[in-house]
Amino acid sequence: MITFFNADHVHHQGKLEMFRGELVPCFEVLARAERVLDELQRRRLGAIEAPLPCGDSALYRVHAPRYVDFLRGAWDEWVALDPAHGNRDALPSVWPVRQHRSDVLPENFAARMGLFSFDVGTPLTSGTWCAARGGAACALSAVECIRSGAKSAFALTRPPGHHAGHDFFGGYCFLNNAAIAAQALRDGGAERVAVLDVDYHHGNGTQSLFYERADVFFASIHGDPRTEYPFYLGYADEAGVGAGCGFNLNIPLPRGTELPVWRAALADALRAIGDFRADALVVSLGVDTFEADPISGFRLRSDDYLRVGEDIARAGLPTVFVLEGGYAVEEIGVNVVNVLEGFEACSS
Ligand code: SP5
Ligand code: ZN
Repeated sequence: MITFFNADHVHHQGKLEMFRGELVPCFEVLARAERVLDELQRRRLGAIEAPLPCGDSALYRVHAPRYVDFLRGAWDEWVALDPAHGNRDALPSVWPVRQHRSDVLPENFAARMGLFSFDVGTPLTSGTWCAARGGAACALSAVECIRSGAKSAFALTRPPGHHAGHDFFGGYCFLNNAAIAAQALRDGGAERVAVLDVDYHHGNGTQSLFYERADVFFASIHGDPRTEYPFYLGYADEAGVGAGCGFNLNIPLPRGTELPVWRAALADALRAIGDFRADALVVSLGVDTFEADPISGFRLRSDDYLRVGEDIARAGLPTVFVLEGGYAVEEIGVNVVNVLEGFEACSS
């Protein structure tokens, strides 16, 4: 399996995120991508390549122009407010809620940060735009790879993407790489595309992007939003709306879930994707389902990820894997590569 590696990920190094009233070191760290890269090389999974550069048009297919333009210029605006900001990340502090206007673009920078975000755990840094765009480029190169006949490809990138929506960042995500890949597959001629999200957290951004559409099926297995981030989306009764009705599947599971129950949920999701008769599959591959993940609550073990990859391969679809979460840094490489190796073992 070819990996497209986002070397620009190093430019996104958030310092602090808000947790229980104090700023704590970010969980989404640079070493995550390095550990995955090390393990890919150690196990010789396949070629590791740089992506083709990414123009803006594929981003605008998924994200609002005013949001993309904001991300592109946000750091310079932040530093222009006060030169002391140069070594301090930008975090939002105010948000429009129900009955507030979101049609008007405020001049004030903090007001626009809040308009375009939904949490205070996602620092915007000097290199965030560069890193995020590099990640989208990896997702697009992976798409090109399977379009030209490969069975699978892996986009190895950070920051992750699945919490980012049409015009908002959050959950450590800025550009929705999985959605950008799914849309690029559609634009490249695939009639039906499925997105399977196995990250511990519900992929609220991806769901909302495709919620009214019948051409992209979204299935997600995740911690129950009654207790787990991102809280406000991911319930089992969210089935899609309008033309999209029946094309969204959420399988929330309780904290403490282990492989047998998780794998039964995966079988349900894969059965639905089979019934949808997808032409291609995008997997939002988060491994924060791991038992030792510091911010999550499932109990999958490292060997379990081989089974996950095998099960996904049995869907028999051209598959783009996109890295999402996974914060147990020492084990993230083994866990991710186990999924990919399990897939390869079963897809030949
Ligand atoms: C892509 C992805 O996995 N994003 C996850 C974003 C989660 N952000 C909220 C983190 C809440 C941290 N809770 C810490 C619990 C420590 N015991
Ligand atoms: Zn996650």
